[in-house]
Amino acid sequence: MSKKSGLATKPDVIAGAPEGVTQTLANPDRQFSPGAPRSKFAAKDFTKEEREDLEKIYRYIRLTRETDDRLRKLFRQGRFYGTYFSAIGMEASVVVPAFFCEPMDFAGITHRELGCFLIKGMPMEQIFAQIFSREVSEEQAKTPPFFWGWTPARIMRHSSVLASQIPIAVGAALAYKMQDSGGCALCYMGEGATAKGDFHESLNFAGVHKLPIVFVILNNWYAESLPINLSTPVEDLSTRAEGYGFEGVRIDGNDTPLLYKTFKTAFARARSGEGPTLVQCDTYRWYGHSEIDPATYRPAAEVSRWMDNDPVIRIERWLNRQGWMSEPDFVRIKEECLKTIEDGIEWASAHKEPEAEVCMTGLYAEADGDYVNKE
Ligand SMILES: Cc1ncc(C[n+]2csc(CCOP(=O)(O)OP(=O)(O)O)c2C)c(N)n1
Ligand SMILES: [Mg+2]
Repeated sequence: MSKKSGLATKPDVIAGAPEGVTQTLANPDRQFSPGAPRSKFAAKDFTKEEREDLEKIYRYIRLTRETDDRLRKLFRQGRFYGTYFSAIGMEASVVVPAFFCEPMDFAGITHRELGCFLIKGMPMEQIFAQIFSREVSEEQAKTPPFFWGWTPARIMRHSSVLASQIPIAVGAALAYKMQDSGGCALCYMGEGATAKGDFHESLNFAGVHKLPIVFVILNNWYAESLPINLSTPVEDLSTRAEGYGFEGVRIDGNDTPLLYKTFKTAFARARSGEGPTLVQCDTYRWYGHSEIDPATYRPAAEVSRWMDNDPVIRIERWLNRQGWMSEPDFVRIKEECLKTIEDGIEWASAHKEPEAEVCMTGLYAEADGDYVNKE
């Protein structure tokens, strides 16, 4: 491979990887580094109500961090089936958009949106009932634990097929528009999913019809082991929006006040009939693609730079700088979160797994009309 072709001339040696593990990268000088660690926003930029919003959001960011951390440990203890996709390091980008959903707004998700379930109101007992495949859960063990949804808050049960949630979320937005209901759809995706046709077709349709939808790209720079520069030739995927006739913006996804302002505007735009917004949130997953991935394809220095850019610590420092909250508040809130989690685990553990026959129930809707089984 020649330099001229833009491809790597020699394999990149990955720091910390077992001997012999190398990776050929299209851009060996890539810099997946975090941006500015300080928010450009301060207390004066927020009203009293917005301050309350930010304090609530902080609680959910902390709750998401602690729940995620507990789930990683439970998986490693063999307490549930399947695998687990941690989003530690990405919490702010997941929680803030969902904060702006009304209770009945549709959310299209993939595999890292634990924070969306929490802020949209799924009780902790139900979270663990689902994870432990209990009969009291909505799924009743019909799906692997982390391929889930939550109907009461209209969080779509996602399939394993990447990007398949995008056209469905666009369909929900079309329904809101046709019904003139004031609803707004939210649709998350990883940066890897944007390379699929579903992404482009869906955004095109949403742009043509000016649908009430907010698209969020959770850019954590990797799709499993594939770095962004090998899945797409542009790093700023928000520029895709221009081709579909609506707004796109790329932001620091670990900056909670900035996320707040950005998504507040995007949801207001959608609800007032001005159409979709595409927001790329630059963030990072601290751990592997799932718990079975040691993630040795990432340089150790890159991982530690992003750990220093922790969204949880950043919002705590920011709230402290504004004089809104301080260390004792953070300690108390963390304790409250841990208690909620332990109570949820205890409640769910006390229930049984369903009988095998349950797996054949609730799979098909009742036929409406006599068109089935006709000659
Ligand atoms: C159509 C399709 N291709 C491949 C996969 C296998 N796969 C599952 S997750 C994943 C990576 C997804 O990357 P990204 O969209 O960036 O999300 P992230 O996991 O980084 O949050 C891949 C390749 C799949 N599930 N579906
Ligand atoms: Mg990714």
